[in-house]
Amino acid sequence: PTITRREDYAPPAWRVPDISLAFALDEARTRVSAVLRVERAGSGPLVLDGDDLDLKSVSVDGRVLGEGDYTLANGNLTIPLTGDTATVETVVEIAPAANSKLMGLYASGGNLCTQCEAEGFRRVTFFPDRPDVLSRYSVELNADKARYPVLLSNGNPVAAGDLPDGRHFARWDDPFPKPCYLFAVVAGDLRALEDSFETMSGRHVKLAIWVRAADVEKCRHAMQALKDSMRWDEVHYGREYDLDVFNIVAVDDFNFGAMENKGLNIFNSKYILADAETATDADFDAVAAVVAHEYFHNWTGNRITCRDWFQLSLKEGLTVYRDQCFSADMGSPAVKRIEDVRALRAAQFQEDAGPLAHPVRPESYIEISNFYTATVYNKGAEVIRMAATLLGPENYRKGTDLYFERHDGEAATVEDWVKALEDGGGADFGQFRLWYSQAGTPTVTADLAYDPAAKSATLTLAQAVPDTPGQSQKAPMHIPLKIALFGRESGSLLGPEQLFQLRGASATMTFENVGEPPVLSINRSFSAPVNVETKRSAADFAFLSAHDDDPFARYEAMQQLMMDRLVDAVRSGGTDAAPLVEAVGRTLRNQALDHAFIGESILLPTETMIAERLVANVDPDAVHTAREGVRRALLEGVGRDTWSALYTSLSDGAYDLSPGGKGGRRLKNVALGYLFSRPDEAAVAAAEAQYTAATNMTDRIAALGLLVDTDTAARERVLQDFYDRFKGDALVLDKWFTAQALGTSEGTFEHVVALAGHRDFTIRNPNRFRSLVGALAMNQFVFHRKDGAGYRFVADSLLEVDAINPQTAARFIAPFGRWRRMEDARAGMMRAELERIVGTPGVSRDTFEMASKSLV
Ligand code: HT7
Ligand code: ZN
Repeated sequence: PTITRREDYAPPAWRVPDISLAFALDEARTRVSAVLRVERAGSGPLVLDGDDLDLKSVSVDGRVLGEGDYTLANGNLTIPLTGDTATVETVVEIAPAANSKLMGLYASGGNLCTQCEAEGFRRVTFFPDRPDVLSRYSVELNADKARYPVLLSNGNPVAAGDLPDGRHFARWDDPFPKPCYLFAVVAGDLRALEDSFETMSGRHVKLAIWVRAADVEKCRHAMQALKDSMRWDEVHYGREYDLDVFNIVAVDDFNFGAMENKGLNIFNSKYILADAETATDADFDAVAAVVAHEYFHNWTGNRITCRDWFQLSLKEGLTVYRDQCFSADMGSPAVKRIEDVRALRAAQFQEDAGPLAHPVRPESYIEISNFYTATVYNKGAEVIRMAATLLGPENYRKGTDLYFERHDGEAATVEDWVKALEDGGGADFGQFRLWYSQAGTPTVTADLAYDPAAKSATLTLAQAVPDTPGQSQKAPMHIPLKIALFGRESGSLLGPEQLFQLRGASATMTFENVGEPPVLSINRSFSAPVNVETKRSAADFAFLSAHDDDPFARYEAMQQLMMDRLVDAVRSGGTDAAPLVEAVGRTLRNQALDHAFIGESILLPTETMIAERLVANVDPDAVHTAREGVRRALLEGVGRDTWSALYTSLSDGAYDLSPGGKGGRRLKNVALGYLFSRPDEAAVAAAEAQYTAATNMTDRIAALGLLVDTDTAARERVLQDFYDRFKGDALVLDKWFTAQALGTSEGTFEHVVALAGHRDFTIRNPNRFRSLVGALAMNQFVFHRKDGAGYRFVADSLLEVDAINPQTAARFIAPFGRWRRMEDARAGMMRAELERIVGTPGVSRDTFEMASKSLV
């Protein structure tokens, strides 16, 4: 397969300032006429990308071309134009109903919609499908009026009306030049939840979220999030919305979360629909975060787009950072930071430590869809967070203002962004740029020495950036570390927090007037995406978990305490959990902490995180046994009565979505989880009662998830009840499949295999496929069954999907990429599955790239 390299970037030879598109929409066969006004910008013929297009005609300046006047090769259309400008018209036919890749124009739930990022527009019409070709779009849609009463595209609506034969039309003009990946069309039988927004300059924008008629009421949370994000972007970045309308459409079949098409966002319905009965607190938060994310792209991605796909983090890292800050402002900043770091460690740190590691700005790819990764998104966001920390809020804002001023209407690069931050914010980011080019999670070692006679403490810091595929011998990074010392005796801060900029391979930092033995608090608020190694003892972590005033650092101390205990338990089988029990008990008793924070900090690291920490020769059975042992030690050490009392005390809170309401449910369900580490009859009865009486999905699914892993009659009752209640709601049924695939009890695997034959299971819907097979692949204990059946099942399933939807299939390779960390027998079986996948005739480029890289 062809490799695309960053260093080979060349500007386009032809620009396309304007394009008019006419769609005669039909599920089986849609006719697309495109008129492109092209202008020469370099040398060579006009090359238009195409994929799976049935070409009907081509003309240039009104003259119809014969077959000898152009070439069609590998799907692309090449026209040898001699002048500097031309009007090129193509007519093609495409088949939306047969489009199972969900890229280009496809059918979902009887409606038609598009997905063009990254390279799907070439499946709609012939065009230079690259993000640095910006065009003004004018679009005419016509379709059967009864079947597709709603016709939407980007920009503002300019005309609509009836046509003969029961058809109708709508015309849309988008005044803002955009790359073709932001193009969108929707045709369907949809209803809208409507609202409006007055922008900071007093313009009125019509807002609409389009869904099935029955789902309109489930859009209220998304609508509120949209209005909140519009205001937030005005206040925090000075960015105002720019069209007369903002439309969102929710569809059931979607490869990703959502898409920021200009003025017409298209969403996976999972990130729009929410009400108490069907969505958990986490779902509500995800809806708001994704709505905000897509809205924020209007400036970071759409008004300023990417020059090429290597610059993807320019829009994605920045937009994730913006949505993280938005969610923090709308809820609990401390809990949000903990959640974001947990997600970063679970996905990105693993990626950075494995065969698929790549820089935030990658150097090459086979299939760009494989680079919508945790590194580009989440590490990219951390890099911007570090830049903001180094600049401070005022200078960061000056930097972003300058970025918008300089590059509005352009296709920009990561370098443009960093330069604007430097010039606007007044900083030198020379070394900082390495965060974009060097892959791998740096390790920072920190050693604190105390001299009681001199009343001084010396902190010795060192950094190392690990080798990653294609990169070794890396230069030291510019790492902002927030640091504070606490007095071991007084329990208080010894001086204010400091921001230390570690730039060299090593450095020392001296603290004066340290009148008592200090305890080190480092990387507070997770100021840098690094692994920190210190010689701090269990007593130090227990101390910080009780005294640190930085919520993240406090959480982190408890997690370290837990992780050290868990690693010991795996290695030596010991379960002396006394310091941990003491720390958890103290945290539970601390009235000053909010429930959500307590719930987060007393959760044990997952089995996958423990395996990651073990680095090599991992035996997932031993990890599972060790974690279960520590869970039970916490149940018994803290006391079943204490957990029960906590559970009961939180059980009659009224349902609301306030941070307090969500926190109460979180802690209550964590407490129930501990009771289920050795479920007695009372715990099972409490969970069934909670399931039955639940007024909301958070409580219902939490109880179901625990009961699923028991061998009780209650298990069968709640599973059946859940199915009967929600079988008509696809998103909720996904939860039913997932809950069963996440079990660890005997028979879970066989049960999942049986569910793959359930009448409601289908590999054609990405959400449903992920809900069962994705959940199993995330279930470390079952995926890594000793006999290799978990590997075989996931590999077989992904190959089946690969034949119809390569993008969705390729995302299932990553769990196999951890083979080098596993004990020999499992490593061999995982490797063998990867080899089988790579050797499968007709395997997609997407899956081939991921699997072949995972073998290295
Ligand atoms: N920018 C969007 C990316 C996206 C995508 C990428 C590949 C294949 C399908 C896709 N659907 C959406 C999502 C976002 O980051 O906002
Ligand atoms: Zn995005």
